[in-house]
Formats: sequence, structure tokens, C-alpha cells
Amino acid sequence: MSVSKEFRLVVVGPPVVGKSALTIRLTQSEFANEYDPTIEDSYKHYCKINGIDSSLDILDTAGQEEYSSMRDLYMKTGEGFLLVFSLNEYHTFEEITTFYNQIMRVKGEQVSFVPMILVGNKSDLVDERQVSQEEAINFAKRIGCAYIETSAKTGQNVTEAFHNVVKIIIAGSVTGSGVIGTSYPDPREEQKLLNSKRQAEEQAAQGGQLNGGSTHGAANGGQGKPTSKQNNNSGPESKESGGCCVIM
Ligand SMILES: Nc1nc2c(ncn2[C@@H]2O[C@H](COP(=O)(O)OP(=O)(O)OP(=O)(O)O)[C@@H](O)[C@H]2O)c(=O)[nH]1
Ligand SMILES: [Mg+2]
Repeated sequence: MSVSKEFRLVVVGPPVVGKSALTIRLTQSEFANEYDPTIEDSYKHYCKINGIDSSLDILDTAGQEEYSSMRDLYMKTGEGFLLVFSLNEYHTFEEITTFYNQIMRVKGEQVSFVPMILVGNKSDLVDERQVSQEEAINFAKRIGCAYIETSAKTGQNVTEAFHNVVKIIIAGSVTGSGVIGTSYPDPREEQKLLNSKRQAEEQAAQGGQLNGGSTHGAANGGQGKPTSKQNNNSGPESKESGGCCVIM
């Protein structure tokens, strides 16, 4: 596949939440049942997103505190972030704030909008659930990022979680990025927004006008200050293509 665009994604979050399992599920289509603490692993994943041949450089990071000194560096170089917590361990949801604040501190110096998605993993452990969808959505709204629930075990929403970050990078905002599978924002509303944006662009092109139609509204604070955006709810939508991978 000829790659026309590369994206650097970073998977962050506390230990044992499933960062590696999600990355391995995406890149190797299998479930890593064993827990093997990560120091830092890089993966490549090729796929088509928004019709663009894309190469995802994915950095799977350490949740363990002893490796936290590496965080500033990868936060500086990352373009998009998956903030992963475990739906069956409430403390991991609380710990996400630390990762969010650090990303905003480091990236906020470089850019006014940081593309990220909050990921509630282990959705298959229904009976052990400790974090409600409502609570997670409220937090996502406060920090101005999308929220998706995944299971590395069943594969539910795993591709969507990674591809959505790329869509958010491309759109430059959460609103109008065309996310799929998310609990927030509502993918049906997103599709409507995308359609009307496309229509406006087509009309402008037909009228021979210069195009100024893209929206870049939803910056998420810049200085580590959470801001609220968008609307909520959930709904299904079409799937992006899969891909192949190389472990580096
Ligand atoms: N039931 C279930 N178990 C999962 C899921 N994702 C990961 N696990 C399990 O949770 C444990 C930890 O997963 P890892 O992916 O290694 O966790 P991690 O976040 O990478 O941990 P660190 O590398 O230490 O930061 C493993 O035993 C996985 O098999 C999931 O979606 N459902
Ligand atoms: Mg790991």
C-alpha cells in the first residue's frame, strides 16, 4: 500500500487497563490474555481513513509509575492520544486526570487543540462495571474530548477507537470529525454535521468560490484547563477498513 499520510498516536493510562491488549487487538487481531507490564513498544498499522491511505505509528506506553519519567518526551512527539482506563476499576478512571493534565501541560505549549479520545476498556466485564457511562461522558464533555467504550477481549470498538483519533486529528476538532462507535459525541449527529459540511463544500466548489468551510471550533483548553463542548448519546455507524501491522 502506498502511504500518503502518517499519524503518531500514543496510548496512555494507568497500569493493567489494557493499553497493550487494545494495541495488539488492532495490529494483530488477537487478544493478549497474559499481563506483561510494558516499558514502551512501537507498532505500525496501515489502514484507510476518510478515504486516505494512512500509516499509524502507535506507541504503547508504560502505565507503571516507575517509567513515568518517559512521559514528557512521548507526549511532546505524539499527535493524538488514547486515554485508557478500565471500566471495572474506578481508581483507573480517577487516575486519567493525571495523564490528561500532563498531556495538556506538555502539548498545550505547542498547539491550541490536542486530539484525544477517552477510552473505557474491558466493556465485556459487564457484571464488574464500576464506572457508569454517564459519569465517563460527563468527564469527556468537561475535557472536550470524545468517549468510547471498548473491549480488547471481544474486539468491540477497538478499530473505531484508534481510527477516531485520526479523524479528530484530521478535522482539528471533535465536533464534525465523523467519529463512529462513540458514546460521546453522538455519531448520528456527527454524520449530519459531516454531511452538511460536505454539501457546503460542494456548493462552494460549484459556485467557483474559494473554500473556507472547515470547522476548527473545539479546542480543548490548551493550558490544561478542561472546557466543555458538544452533545451526547450513542449510535452505530459504518466501519472503516481494517489494516495490517509491523511490530518495530
Ligand atoms: N476481560 C478483559 N480483559 C482485558 C481487556 N483488555 C485487557 N485485559 C486484560 O488485562 C490485563 C492487562 O492488560 P494489558 O494490556 O497488559 O495492560 P496495560 O494497560 O498495557 O498495562 P501496563 O503495560 O502495565 O501499563 C491482561 O491480563 C489483559 O488480558 C478487556 O477488554 N477485557
Ligand atoms: Mg502494556
